[in-house]
Amino acid sequence: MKTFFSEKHRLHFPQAELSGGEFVTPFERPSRAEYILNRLRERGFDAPVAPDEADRKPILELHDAGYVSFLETAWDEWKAAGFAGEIMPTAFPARRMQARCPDHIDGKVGYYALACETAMTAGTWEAALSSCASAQSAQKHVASGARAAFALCRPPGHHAAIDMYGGYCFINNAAVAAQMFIDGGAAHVAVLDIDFHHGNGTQDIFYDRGDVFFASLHGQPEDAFPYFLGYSDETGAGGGAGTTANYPMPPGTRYDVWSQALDDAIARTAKFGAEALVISLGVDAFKEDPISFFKLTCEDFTDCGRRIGTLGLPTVFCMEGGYAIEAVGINTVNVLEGFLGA
Ligand code: OKP
Ligand code: ZN
Repeated sequence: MKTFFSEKHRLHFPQAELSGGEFVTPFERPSRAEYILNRLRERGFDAPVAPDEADRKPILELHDAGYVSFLETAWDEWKAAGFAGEIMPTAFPARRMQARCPDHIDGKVGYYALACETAMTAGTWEAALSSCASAQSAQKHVASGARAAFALCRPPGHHAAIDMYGGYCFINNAAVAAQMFIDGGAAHVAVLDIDFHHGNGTQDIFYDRGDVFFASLHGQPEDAFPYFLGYSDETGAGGGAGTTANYPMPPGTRYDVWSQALDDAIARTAKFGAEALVISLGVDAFKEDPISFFKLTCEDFTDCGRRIGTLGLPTVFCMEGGYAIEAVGINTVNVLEGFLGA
């Protein structure tokens, strides 16, 4: 399996994340990619390939144009406003307030953010674009006949909604890959999100579309970020009625229960008639993840990959979360190896 990866991910490395009322070094940090690359090498995978330049067209098919231009210019506007630090929102359009985009950058940031743990810096936009480029090149590789490809995306993407960033995400890489399969002629595509956190962004993007099935296995919103989406009764709307499937699960969930949800999502993907599959590949369901509460083991990730492989679909893996830094490479590559062994 080929890996697509851009060194430009390093341009995104904020100094701080707001966590539990403290500023900490962000959990989503550049070294995550090193651990994954090292493990790929150790296990004999081909050396990663740099992606082609990002194509903005499929990005703009899914994301709001004002949002994309906000991401692109936010840093310059922030500096021009005289702010010395990294970009963080402090005010949001909360209940019964106006959902109009302000002119001042401090207000714009709150308008386009869904959470405030994720800082933006000078290189964030370029890094996010390069991350999406990896997903795009992986999709092109699979669309040209490869069984599967791995996009080592950083920053991740599944929390990025039509017009909102947050949860470490800016451009929804997995959604863009899925859209590219549709643009290439596929009638039905599935996005299966196994990251610990609900893929609210992907759900938002495809919620009313009948051509993309979205399934997410995640920590239940009562207890886990992003808190405000991901209940099991969210099943799609309009032309997309019945094409969203949420599997929220409680703290302490182990693989016996988690894998039942996976099997159900896999069965529904087959029944949907998906011609291609995109996996939002987060490995933060791992028992030692510092910000999550599921109990999957390293071996469980191998079995998870094997089960995904039984679908026999052309598959693009897009990296999402996983913060137990010593194990992030092992768990990620275990999914890929399980898939290839299936
Ligand atoms: C991104 B992805 C830490 C809380 C962190 C944000 C989590 C973003 C996860 N105190 N909240 O889905 O792995
Ligand atoms: Zn996650």
